[in-house]
Amino acid sequence: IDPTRRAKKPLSADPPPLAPIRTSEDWREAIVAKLIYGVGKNVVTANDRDWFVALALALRDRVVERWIASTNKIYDRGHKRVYYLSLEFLIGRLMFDTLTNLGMVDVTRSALAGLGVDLDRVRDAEPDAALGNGGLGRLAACFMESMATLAIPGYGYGIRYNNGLFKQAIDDGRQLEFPEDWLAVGNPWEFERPEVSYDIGFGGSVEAVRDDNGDARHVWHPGEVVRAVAYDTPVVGWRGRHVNSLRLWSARAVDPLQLETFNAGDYVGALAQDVRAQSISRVLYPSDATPAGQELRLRQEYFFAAASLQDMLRRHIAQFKDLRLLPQKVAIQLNDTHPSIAVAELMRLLIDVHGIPWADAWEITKGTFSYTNHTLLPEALETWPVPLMERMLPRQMQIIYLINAEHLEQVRLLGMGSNEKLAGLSLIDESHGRRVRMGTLAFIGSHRINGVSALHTDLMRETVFADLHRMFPERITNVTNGITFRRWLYEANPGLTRLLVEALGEHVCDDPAELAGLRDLATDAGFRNRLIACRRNHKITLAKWVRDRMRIKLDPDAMFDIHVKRIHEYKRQLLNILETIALYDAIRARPSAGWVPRVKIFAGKAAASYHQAKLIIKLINDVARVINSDPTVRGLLKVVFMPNFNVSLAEMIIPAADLSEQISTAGMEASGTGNMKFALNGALTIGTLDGANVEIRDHVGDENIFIFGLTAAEVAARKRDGWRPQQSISASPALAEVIDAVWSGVFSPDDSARFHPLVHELRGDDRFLVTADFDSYAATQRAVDRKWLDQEAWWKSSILNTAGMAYFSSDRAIGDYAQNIWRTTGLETT
Ligand code: GPQ
Repeated sequence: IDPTRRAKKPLSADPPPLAPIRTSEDWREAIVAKLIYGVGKNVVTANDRDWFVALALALRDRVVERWIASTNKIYDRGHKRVYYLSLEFLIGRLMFDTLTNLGMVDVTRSALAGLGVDLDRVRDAEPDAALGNGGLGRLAACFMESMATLAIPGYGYGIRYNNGLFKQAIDDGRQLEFPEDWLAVGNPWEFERPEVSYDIGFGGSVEAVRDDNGDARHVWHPGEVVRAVAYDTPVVGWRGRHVNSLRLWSARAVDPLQLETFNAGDYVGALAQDVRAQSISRVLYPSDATPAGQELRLRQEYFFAAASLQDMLRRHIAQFKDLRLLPQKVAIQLNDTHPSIAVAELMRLLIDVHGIPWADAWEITKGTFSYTNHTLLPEALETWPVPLMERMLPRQMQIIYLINAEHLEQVRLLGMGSNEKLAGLSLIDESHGRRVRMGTLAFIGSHRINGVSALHTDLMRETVFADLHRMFPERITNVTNGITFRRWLYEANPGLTRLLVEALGEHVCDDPAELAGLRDLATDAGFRNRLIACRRNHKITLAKWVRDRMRIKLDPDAMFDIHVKRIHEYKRQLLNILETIALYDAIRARPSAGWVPRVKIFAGKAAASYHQAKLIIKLINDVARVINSDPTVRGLLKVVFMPNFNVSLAEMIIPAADLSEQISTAGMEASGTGNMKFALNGALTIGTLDGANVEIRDHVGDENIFIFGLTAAEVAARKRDGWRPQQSISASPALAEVIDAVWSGVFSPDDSARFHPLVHELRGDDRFLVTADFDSYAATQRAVDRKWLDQEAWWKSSILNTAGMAYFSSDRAIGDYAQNIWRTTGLETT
């Protein structure tokens, strides 16, 4: 035995433990080490962005340990995995999510302060990951965080767009769009996985062959192949107990450089394939609730669905060997119809690649998938032209025909086979050219279909999915949306969080049910005064932002009345600005009638091709210019349109709100989630009985919310009985006057016809019943004023709003999905 030879220690699969962080000095050293060795700068030359990258890298180290542990645990326990397929993840910044969930905000603040670096400036140096348009994408991001918090093995799958949602600038009151470039400074949170890549086919032909047993098999020979490469971002749950993965796919050519072409001197042609391939993950479609209707969009949908399925089947087979166990070990949630081609693709993989018989494959597919519907707007339910599908996805289209044949056979067996019903239930819509109905595909390929609020789910059963619901009465279920309190309360409003912890104990951060304890403090003067001070601080911060960027001065003691969300006719920013004009007229008529000073704040993006929405933005800005420069209303009314609304801006705006505008036409907003964020932060809501507003009212109490307008049933009845906006207009002198003013160019003296398209709509169809709800809305705004004048009553309602919001935590929503749809639980954590 050679005594000089040391015994070899077996290498552990676990990462070596990092130096423990006991003090802010330890942490400062770790950050500085990253600055030097990860960023290549020193403390003298580093700018805020360098510090952001250094801090993110240091934090990522702390996350990776837990990430690997979580991943191993999922594997060791043989636990069911949940895959959330979404074309959008509207993440925003990750720095404070990570710091908050690891409990490292304070230690980081002091570590950086010791270096003369301000954590809040470092926070602002992080670009928003804006890989989504609005509520649907933000919901996906909240759900990722809640799955990690509940230790549910959840994997988000989507696309790593190089350019996220466009940047909005306002020039002369009009929206301009500029490309967004969140990766320009690098993304320190993600890990590129070049070894995790899959080939994705498009086009080509299908060959029917006989296998060794003489059975027919289909082989797809794609005409084009694109490579999907994975990028992983760890998602840390509350208190860092569990870490999940968000896997985003990036597209590239299989052979990025055609060397022969290059050598022949055609340098552009040599790269053409790569450019075409990369275009798939180039940009997020800026459509919100309207179909993009582009070939590229369908390529995006198939690309990420196919890559994700290959990835999850590989993982499943490696661990469990048997694809028949799929429904037991895998749940796939389709976030809207965007990934629903996955239903046909999974069938293809099971049958053509893995040789599973059709009937079994169909049971496996239905047992694995479920689908969330986010809108009833008919124009937003995706359909794809049959010729496009046949060309781009020939085998998948054959499978869709086969699914349809079986489905229609079942329709007949159920005695629902009238010709009209058959046409409506078919996967192929024959009425506008032949198109594949992706909502129907998602529905029949899933074991559960959910709406996102109680009202929305009821309306799904009664309207768009009425016939499918009759066929499958157990399938539709409700999961009311939720929001993560970590981001929307603890991170956005640390002052309020501190007050809640002082009043209710630290445990309130772990169990939002404890918020109900606030009810005992609803009339406590001391608590109220501290809340008022906290709100005022946020209003001052917001006012500074507006002063610095827009040169408009806001009075933090005025009521901040806030309407922020995508600009859409059904969300009725137009109703708000028309009422603002009426208020302006009324103040001018009687300037000293004791008006409540108000600041009307709007923000939101319009889809680039949505002209009517863009005109609404222009109207708001034109009205703002007139009102803000009129000395008679000075100190009483201001109107602001804040440009480039995004997640980070929302985090600043929402805690500064006194009044939250949730005024969509009843029956049209599937849920809304902004409504929940405002109410959680103590804003009172003025809203219609639409989406989750209905449930918010139930939880906060009738006296603590301002409800107005037609109900969904009344809206439907009006439309049925022949809706005449002219009657509403003539019945309301105030409305008639406002509409005349807009028509005649009072707010657009340089172009008096500018807003005629808006007025035409109001006087013509008024599809969103703006005129029907105007008087009710205006009267309710005056009720809001009266309540504001009784500050004790106002703040009592505010406290009761926060107190009643536990239900709207995305932890509750994810718990509902886990129990009723995915049939799984979280892992135990210690
Ligand atoms: N939603 Cl279909 C979107 O943000 N984008 C879309 O394309 C569709 C729906 C929203 C919906 O309008 C809101 O009412 C919901 O709260 C949100 O999805 C999440 O469910």
